[in-house]
Amino acid sequence: MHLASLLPLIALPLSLAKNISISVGDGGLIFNPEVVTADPGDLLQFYFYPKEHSVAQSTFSSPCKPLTGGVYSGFMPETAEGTTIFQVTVNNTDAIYLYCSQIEHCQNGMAMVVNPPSTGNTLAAYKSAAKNATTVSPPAIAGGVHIDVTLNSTSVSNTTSTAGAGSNTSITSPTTSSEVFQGGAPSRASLQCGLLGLIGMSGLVFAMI
Ligand SMILES: [Cu+2]
Repeated sequence: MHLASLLPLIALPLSLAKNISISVGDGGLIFNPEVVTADPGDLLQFYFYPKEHSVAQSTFSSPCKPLTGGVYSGFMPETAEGTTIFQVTVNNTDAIYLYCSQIEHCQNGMAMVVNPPSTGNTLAAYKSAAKNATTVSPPAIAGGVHIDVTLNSTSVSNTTSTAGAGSNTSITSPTTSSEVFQGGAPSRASLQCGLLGLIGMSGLVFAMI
C-alpha cells in the first residue's frame, strides 16, 4: 500500500521531462532553435555541425564570456556531427544564456537563450550587446555530459523505443546475413550428398542390369 501510493510521485517527473534537441552551427553561426522554453528536469541535447563550435554559458550582462560554474561543452570537432551530443539537464526556470566560444562566433550572433523573460533581457538584446563583446572560452568542460550517440543507442534502448528500434536493426542485419551464409553451406553439402546418392543409385541400377 505504501509503495502504491509512492508510485505516482516517482513516475510523474519522469513522464513530464522532455528532450529538447538543439542544432549547433547547422548551416551557419546559429543555434536552432535559439529560444527554448524548458522545465526543470528537461534535457537540452546539443547536436554539433562543422566546424568546431561549442556551447558555453554566460550571464546576460556579460555576453560571450563564461559564467563561473556555468555550462561548457568544449570545442566539438567536425567529426562530432551525428555521433556525439552534449546533454545538459535543466535544473530550474531561470534564464540560461548560451553562446559559441569560437572566435568571433558570439559577436556574429551565435547565441541562444533558455527560458528568457518576455521583455528586457531578451535574446535580441543579448545579441545586440554581443556585437561589441570579446569572446572568451571557459577553462574546462562543465555542466553536462557528452554522449556517443552511436554507442549509446543500445544502452538508451531500455528507455527510448526509437533508439532501441534503430540499434536492433543495425545489430540484426549482420546476424541475418551471416545466417544466410551459414544456411547456404549446408544446402550445398546436401546438394553434393544428393548427387553422390544419384551416382550411387545409378551404379546400383547398372549393377542390377
Ligand atoms: Cu560557433
